[in-house]
Amino acid sequence: MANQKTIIISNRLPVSIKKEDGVLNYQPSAGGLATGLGTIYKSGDNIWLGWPGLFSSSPEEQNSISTELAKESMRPVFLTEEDVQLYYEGFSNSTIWPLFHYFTQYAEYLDQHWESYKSVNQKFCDAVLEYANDGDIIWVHDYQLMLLPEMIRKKLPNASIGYFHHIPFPSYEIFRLLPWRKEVLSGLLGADMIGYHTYDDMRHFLSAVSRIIGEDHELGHLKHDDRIVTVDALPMGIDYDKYANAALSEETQKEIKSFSGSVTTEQLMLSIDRLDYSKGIPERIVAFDKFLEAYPEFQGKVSLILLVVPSRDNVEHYVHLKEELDLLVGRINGKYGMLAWTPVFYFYRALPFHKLSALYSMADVALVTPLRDGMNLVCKEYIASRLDQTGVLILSEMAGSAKELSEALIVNPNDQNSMVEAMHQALTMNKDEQISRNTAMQSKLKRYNINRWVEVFMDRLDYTKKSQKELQEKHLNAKSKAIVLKEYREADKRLILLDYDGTLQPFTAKPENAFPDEELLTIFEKLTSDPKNHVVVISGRDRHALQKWLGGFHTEFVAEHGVWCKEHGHDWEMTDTINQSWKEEIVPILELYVDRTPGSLIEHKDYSVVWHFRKAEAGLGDLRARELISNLQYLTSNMDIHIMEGNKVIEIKAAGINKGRAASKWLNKDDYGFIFAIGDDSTDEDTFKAMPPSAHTIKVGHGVSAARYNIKSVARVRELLSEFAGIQKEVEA
Ligand code: GDG
Repeated sequence: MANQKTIIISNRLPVSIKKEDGVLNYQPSAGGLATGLGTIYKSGDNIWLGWPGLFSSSPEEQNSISTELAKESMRPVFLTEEDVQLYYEGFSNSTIWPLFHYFTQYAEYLDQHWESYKSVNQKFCDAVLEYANDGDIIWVHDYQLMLLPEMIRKKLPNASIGYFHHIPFPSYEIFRLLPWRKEVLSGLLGADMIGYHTYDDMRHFLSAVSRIIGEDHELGHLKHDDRIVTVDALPMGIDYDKYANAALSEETQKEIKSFSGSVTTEQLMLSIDRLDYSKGIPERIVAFDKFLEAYPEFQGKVSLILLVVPSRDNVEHYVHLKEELDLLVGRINGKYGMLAWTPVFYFYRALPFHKLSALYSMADVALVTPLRDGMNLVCKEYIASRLDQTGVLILSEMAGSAKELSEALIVNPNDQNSMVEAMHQALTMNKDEQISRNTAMQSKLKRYNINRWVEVFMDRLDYTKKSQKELQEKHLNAKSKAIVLKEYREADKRLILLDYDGTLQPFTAKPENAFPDEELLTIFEKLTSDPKNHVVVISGRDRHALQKWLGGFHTEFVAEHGVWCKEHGHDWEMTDTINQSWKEEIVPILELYVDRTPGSLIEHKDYSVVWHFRKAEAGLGDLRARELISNLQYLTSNMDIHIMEGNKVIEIKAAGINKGRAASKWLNKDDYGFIFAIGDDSTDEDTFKAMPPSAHTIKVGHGVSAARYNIKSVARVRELLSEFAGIQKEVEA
């Protein structure tokens, strides 16, 4: 097998290529991502693959660009002008960008853009396939390439594919507006590890997957196409040392001197953004206007440096935004300006790095108040540049970074009054407080820097791949199944312990509807009529249902997780004398949860009560279940009861009773040559644990289990039992 390579993929390569007088000029990008991933893509056979940023139609020029970029471990994906117009400016920036930033009114839904998005993602996929082998590590970046993970997965099923989403992932209510929502989710789920900046983005994605694809997660792990997919929140860090060192550097000091010569205002506020409606730039200028009006003593004393980096200025909404900014800046400067004082210094261009660093060093206050931002790195760079720990960061709660930088002055950018008050608080904050806030933020940013972020992402990807492998190994495959069948056939006495719901019969919205169908009855008939078999159904169900549905077969039973047992020729017997007085207190609590959770219901069993929430609204049921468990744990701490979580159910019963305890009774009854136990939820774990090591224990579904094997579904369970009973052909027919 070839050596494992790592391939980084993003829309743009970390390089800027300019053609001057027919000569190509290459300028490597100094962005955070390029720095963080530098150690990866520049080593060994690893590469970074993306669009080089210029249109090139001549094959000679494309060859020369490819050769030049190969020296820097980069591989170009050449796009046409039409591709960029439809896929990049179209679908990426006129559909996904506004929608995911909650600007639904700007989102366009054009088939032509979608078609181009698919075909360019395919172009990227083809380019990846030229270099990648199955088993390589592939890390896809951002919203322009959301279909790529699935496209690659189809060709390289064993590749380790990671995806990181740099912009927000909106709530389901917004995401569902997208006509191609299902395709986008399925594209992303081709990855093994999907990273978001914040927990909110992560949970929005998981909720969209649950509602649109119908797959639920367990602690951030989904099962998709037989693979575990990890979804996690990993806030991106910055190259901390780069900003801290730059602040000290001679070049920056020179720039500071030159700026200080021309700006004589006592205090400076700084605002740096790309031109974008998501950044809240007009709102910020208006708030500054209101601040000067509310606190006139600051007129002549504080200036706002407004740096706006040109972007997408051929798109209509951006042209209007630019006009609005020009107007607002003109208005505020005209309203307050004096010969000796300019309220707003406005730059509409990108500045070289050391000028940026000088601005970070000089600004008393950084105003980072986007209306919506995936993370926002400017605020982190500002904090890293403050060598003496002074300075105040005003940060929008709508930026992902607000989750980490809680010591900043956090504002709602739509609340003009709170913005005005935050400006006042910032400009009057004493140095000690500034230092104490910034020290805390610096220590977080220093530790969780861009390199650590890359390390953690790769580690999570690796972990996911290992879990998949473990699950694969535990999966009941043809080989392990053959062993189970062989031992079954060779044994004269067999103990077969079967859970019912989720194992023999799929779940239904109403528990009483899960009665056995023809196929299951046939399996039971054959299995129980073999005199070598001793079949015991071990279920959480009440004894009446089990008796009614399966009582006609030569079967024994454990009902209500072990409260009741029934042996051949005997009546139902209770395992122990069970105290029931606790029910009077528990049932009213459950009734309250039924009232608060439409669709949920209570099932009364002889010695337990169950709260079912399968039919409750997705998400709400799980939320209420967590709340109910914690309430019950608190209220019942002095009661001798046991709270069990099953599949969309919470069951409360007397302590000391469980399926394992009941199952072990049967183990001692005879000398079995073959012991088999199968079940799907946490209550079956007790059965698995009670079995001897030689037993064949099987968990239905994925997930951690004490069982020896995992099996995919009820359908597979029935196939296996049919083979036991020698009726496979009949079942399949
Ligand atoms: C996406 C997400 C997320 C800005 N002006 C100049 C300049 N900059 C540099 C800053 C900073 C970067 O541009 C902008 O940072 P963002 O955080 O906005 O990053 P984007 O890549 O635009 O956006 C965002 C990010 O991805 C990372 O996941 O934070 O939410 O939208 O590094 O320093 N650099 C120079 N001159 C300028 O005038 N040299």
